[in-house]
Amino acid sequence: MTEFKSVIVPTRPFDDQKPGTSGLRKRVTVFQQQNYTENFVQAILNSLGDDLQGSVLVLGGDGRYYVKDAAKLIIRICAANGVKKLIVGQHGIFSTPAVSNLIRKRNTSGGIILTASHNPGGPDKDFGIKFNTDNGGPAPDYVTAEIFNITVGLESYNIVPDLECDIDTQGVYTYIVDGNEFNVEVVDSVADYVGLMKEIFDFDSLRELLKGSEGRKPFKILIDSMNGVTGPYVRQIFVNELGADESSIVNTKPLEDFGGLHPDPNLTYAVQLVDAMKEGIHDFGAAFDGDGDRNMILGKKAFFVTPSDSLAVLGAHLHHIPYFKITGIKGFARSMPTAGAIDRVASATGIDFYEVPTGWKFFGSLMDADQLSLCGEESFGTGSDHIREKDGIWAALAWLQVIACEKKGVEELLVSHWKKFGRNFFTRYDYENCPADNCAYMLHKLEQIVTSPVYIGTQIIHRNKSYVVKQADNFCYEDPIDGSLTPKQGIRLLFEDGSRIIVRLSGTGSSGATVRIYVDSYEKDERLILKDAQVCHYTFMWVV
Ligand code: G16
Repeated sequence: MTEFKSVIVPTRPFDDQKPGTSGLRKRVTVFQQQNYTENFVQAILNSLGDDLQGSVLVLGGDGRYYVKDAAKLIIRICAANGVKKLIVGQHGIFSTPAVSNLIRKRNTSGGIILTASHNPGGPDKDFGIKFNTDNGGPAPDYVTAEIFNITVGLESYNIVPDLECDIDTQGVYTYIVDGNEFNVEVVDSVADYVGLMKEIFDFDSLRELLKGSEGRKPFKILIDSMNGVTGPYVRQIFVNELGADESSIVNTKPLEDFGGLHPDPNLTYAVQLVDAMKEGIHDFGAAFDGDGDRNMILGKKAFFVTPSDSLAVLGAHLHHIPYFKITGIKGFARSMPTAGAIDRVASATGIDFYEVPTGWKFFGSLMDADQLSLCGEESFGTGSDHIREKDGIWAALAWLQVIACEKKGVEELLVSHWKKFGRNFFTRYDYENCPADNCAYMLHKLEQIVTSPVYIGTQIIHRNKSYVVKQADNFCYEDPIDGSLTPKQGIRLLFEDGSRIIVRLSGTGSSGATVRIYVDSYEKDERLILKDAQVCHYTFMWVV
């Protein structure tokens, strides 16, 4: 066996390696600067402290441009830092939910995910590196703060420059580095995740739904992977396991530039799916983002399910999913800007409810404490405590399971839900690439205005409806498990009828600042709940 020696390479710190909502995201060209990727990876490893020596980590990414180069580099850096074993997805590929699953299944110290999620890919587009901890979830704030602190003082990194690993071929590769054994296990990226889905859902009933049975037509689905990482997972689950025909899945080859698509599953970017669904041939459509954690659900004729409604409908029918028959339903949660539809399901069912800041990492501690089963975000994220990431394919299967049990289509499920609980009309406005300093100042001024005591009780009349400001603040989250405080998570205007306006800065952009304004107007009048969202939605941003 060839023996390798690690070397210490002097470097200079970079001052812009502060992880955002979910990891460090920058242009590929930024990561390609000399020592930039190396520094950040060394900082992640250093943050593990005493746990680093002899550790096992998972490594993989969404297949975008630079994933393979970065994966090979990270293998060399891990080899030089005392990591005992890396579990790597074949071709460097893993969906984000699959990494979360493997970290938990193999009890590893964590994992490194190479993704910029739904941001476009290619040589002049985005790349990202994210660290997930041993619970399988994105590193919490105190860990990312520690990583950032290390980056600003980093003077060297360790590497085994000539270590080569064939990550295209499955197998276990063993090396001797500085006299110690170092292993790389290249695994099938899909198998473990598919196994998990088969444990959670009743695949027989899903198969029957898709195939049709006596007196029941086949239920036609259309699944769009947007040339992101989910393609191989989707083929295995929907075609090979559930018997859907090949035409039911599209854009399933993971491409380095996502074939020029912007792999963000929403009405704007998943337009190919929307147009195909409009033809009315398919009963159900779903799209997933680059790394497979986001989802969009559509019904027949492209009937759009908002992520907030998706969460609420799944919450109301969660008992149909075999997994929850075993675990019970421990609690519901949503991120703060997400519309309040799930809140009403929680209060009607008496199930505990939590509101957390934007970022999946905030759900993790509740799940680890066995207090949370289902959660979601307006940014097209839905998931459960089966892993510690949101999970696009899980969400699509959950919908199909509910449909199979309720024997109702997507639109029918939504309409009966709104009739029972009322409807949250929700819209998000994004203002991208704004100057960061001006945005920070704008939010500061806004906070001053809305938190002035005279603001409470302000009444706004719009289209014969009155909105009275009940509360206004800059959201501060107190984690119910560890008591930690996360302040300044967005300006909230809460109205007496449950409607809300939220303003916050995005934490996932790769340059400049993005301002997000969320409007959530609640309607319980049965005559209005079926109106077109665009007609009925009251844009009352002039309030501030
Ligand atoms: C990431 C986080 C999500 C969060 C989203 C918000 O999503 O994982 O939990 O909701 O960012 O982004 P922003 O801060 O831009 O509003 P992803 O899919 O990009 O990893």
